[in-house]
Amino acid sequence: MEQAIPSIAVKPRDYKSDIKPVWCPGCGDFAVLNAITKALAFKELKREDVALITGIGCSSRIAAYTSVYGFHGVHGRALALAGGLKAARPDLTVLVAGGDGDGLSIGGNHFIHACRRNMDMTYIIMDNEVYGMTKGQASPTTAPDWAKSKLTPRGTGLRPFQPAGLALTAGASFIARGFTGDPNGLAKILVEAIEHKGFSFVQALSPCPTFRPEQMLWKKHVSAFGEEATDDPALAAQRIQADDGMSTGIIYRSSYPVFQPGYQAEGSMESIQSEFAI
Ligand SMILES: Cc1ncc(C[n+]2csc(CCOP(=O)(O)OP(=O)(O)O)c2C)c(N)n1
Ligand code: SF4
Repeated sequence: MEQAIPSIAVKPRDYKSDIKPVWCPGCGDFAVLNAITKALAFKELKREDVALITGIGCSSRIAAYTSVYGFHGVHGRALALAGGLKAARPDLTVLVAGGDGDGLSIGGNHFIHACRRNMDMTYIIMDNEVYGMTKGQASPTTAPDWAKSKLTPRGTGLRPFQPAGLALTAGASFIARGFTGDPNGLAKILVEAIEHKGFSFVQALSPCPTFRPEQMLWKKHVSAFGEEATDDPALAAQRIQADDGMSTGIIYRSSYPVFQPGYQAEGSMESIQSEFAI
């Protein structure tokens, strides 16, 4: 008699590593970790078929806390690393994550070009509007009058980036915003982002209770966009501009050609290296 194949129960915890996060109590990044593992479990992805690439920052530590392939890279260069990986291994589900400093300051140029290039990967910016790891300096998403950092005692006086608007202008084909106070909602967004063919950008509002304790009030301000995602960039731009930056949901979803280099390098690693020898 034929044996029934036992069903493999995939649980979010299967995607967590044994390493205990060193994040501060209450840090929103815990919820991003939970949302990612929930999304991977929902998709029943094999761990060896997924890679999570990060930059540097508190948030970028997340790669170590998962059991999928990971690379804790260089500050601001996660998307460059991920692009190389996806070019060589199109079969992998590639996730990229990091902070607003990592992705919008030092990594800002990589961000806009990754949006434009539209490789099939999901990029999560864990946005706490501050550099957490280096003790609370202003980032490109910090409000101009936030004056708690000794480096900017009168605030930056600079208008912050609007990550969703930046992604739209740069050509991202999927743009969403989630909130760590709603990890299930964030996980649902991540499932759709992973399923999307092309570059999917998810801004995860992720409070830093240590340097931005006032962000613990975000839960009172966050609400759903209340509109279906649009494929009209003009309408998406209008919605992003009209919003206070605290509405969550999928804002924009469109279908652009996905960039995937079709060639394979020929020859051994040694022969390729010899071509570059000086
Ligand atoms: C090339 C380089 N420049 C600067 C730093 C110092 N540095 C480490 S993390 C960081 C910013 C972290 O902020 P963010 O990306 O927003 O992440 P968070 O810690 O808030 O999660 C900076 C400036 C570095 N590690 N490497
Ligand atoms: S400093 Fe802020 S971002 Fe970093 S772990 Fe602590 S709460 Fe999280």
